[in-house]
Amino acid sequence: MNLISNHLPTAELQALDTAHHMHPFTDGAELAATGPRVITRAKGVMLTDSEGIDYLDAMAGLWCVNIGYGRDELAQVAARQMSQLPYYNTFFQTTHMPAIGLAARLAELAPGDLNHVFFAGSGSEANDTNIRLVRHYWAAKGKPEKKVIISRRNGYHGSTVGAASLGGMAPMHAQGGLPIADIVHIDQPYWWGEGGEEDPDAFGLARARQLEQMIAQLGEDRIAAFIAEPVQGAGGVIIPPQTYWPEIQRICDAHEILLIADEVICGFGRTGKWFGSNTFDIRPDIMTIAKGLSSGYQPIGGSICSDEVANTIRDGGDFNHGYTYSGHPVAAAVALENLRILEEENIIGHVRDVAAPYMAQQWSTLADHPLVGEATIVGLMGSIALTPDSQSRARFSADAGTVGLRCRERCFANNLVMRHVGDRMIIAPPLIITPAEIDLLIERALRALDETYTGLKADGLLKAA
Ligand code: PXG
Repeated sequence: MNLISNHLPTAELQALDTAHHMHPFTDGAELAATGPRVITRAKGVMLTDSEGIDYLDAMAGLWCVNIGYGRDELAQVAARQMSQLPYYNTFFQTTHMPAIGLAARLAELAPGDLNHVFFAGSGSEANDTNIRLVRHYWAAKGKPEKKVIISRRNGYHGSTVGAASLGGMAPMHAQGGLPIADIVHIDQPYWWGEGGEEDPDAFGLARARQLEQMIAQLGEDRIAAFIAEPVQGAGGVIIPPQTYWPEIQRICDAHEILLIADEVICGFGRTGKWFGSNTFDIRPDIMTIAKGLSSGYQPIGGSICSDEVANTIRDGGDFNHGYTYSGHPVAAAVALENLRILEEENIIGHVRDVAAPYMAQQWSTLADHPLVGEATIVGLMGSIALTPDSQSRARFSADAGTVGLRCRERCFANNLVMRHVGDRMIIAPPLIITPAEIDLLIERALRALDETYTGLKADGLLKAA
């Protein structure tokens, strides 16, 4: 069979999928029992499945379709690039126009003196690059013992062996013997879930100071870098208390370690500025990028490095690292076109001045729902914590994630894609979302919350742990 057409009945597509397709982060047996939704097309913020049902995609795919679906300009650029130069590598002292253009444009956009890009095919690959890059950096400076990277529990940095080790996801570490050596974790700045009686600002400081304690414990002469997402995405949209990032920055400045900001989700307008580092006043030495770089139209990622990091690597002999698709010409050309659209259509201005303020206003009304403990949002990434008792910030007595999963199912049933992380519900819609579409999102979310609440009550699950 050379083509699966959309004319096959859904059940047949599902049967083929079940027989041959292994899905990421999925309980395969459960999926085989229910059958996957087959998505066939998309436009703007809307998806359509093989039954002709429309959904408002409040997750922008997987946090990546920043300019929205259906922008034909990107398809045209890809087709032109494929005709002219579908592939060439950037090894062996060669380069090509799309890689040159994209690297130069990223140097303009990135903050400070982040002027040099090492390309990868994804966020995971870029973070694997970062592990090798920071260790090679310190070796080139005559300090090969500086190789430990400090990261955070419940952080997410990707799914390869290296990136999953950087991440702090316990269920991922439990499979395959992770983390690899010389990666250690400190606690996350998640006040609602872990702050107890402490006030958020004091809690934010305390969590940041764990970094300094870890540096003291292991010895500064062993630490290469600290990596973190400006706002944890896959961890549940955890927006740190306002005291957190200034203290982290102070600690990184006071000690001789590199700061890596993982901007895979926060980058390219998600927080209302070009990068989360702009929004939270972070001065990283390296930024990880992917997702919104191409709005997901092509797989591409990268590491943007400061002058100091890049020059040290440049003078440190061969950096024995690279991917066949580093700077892939079609992906780079599509990314450049995506950046043109973000810029020329002032999409980040739309987030800052229109979509984010309106969404924040509407999103905060969800906190009045009896199932919702907090509703937080920065730019266009937001979350609500589901709880049986918002006053005590209680957890449900049911297994963590049970209620979140039920809510996600009610969202699908109400033509809305919202993701759950445990018992948090999260959104990160395309940045082009309009106020009318935000109204629709909130209306559907409220209906899903009502139905979840009714269902929990009927099943006797509205109980605190
Ligand atoms: N860093 C961050 C901050 C991410 O969110 C990666 C790195 C890895 O990127 P790649 O392109 O290798 O996937 C990510 C990816 C989810 C979900 O369900 C989140 C991601 C990927 C898949 C699912 O929230 N983030």
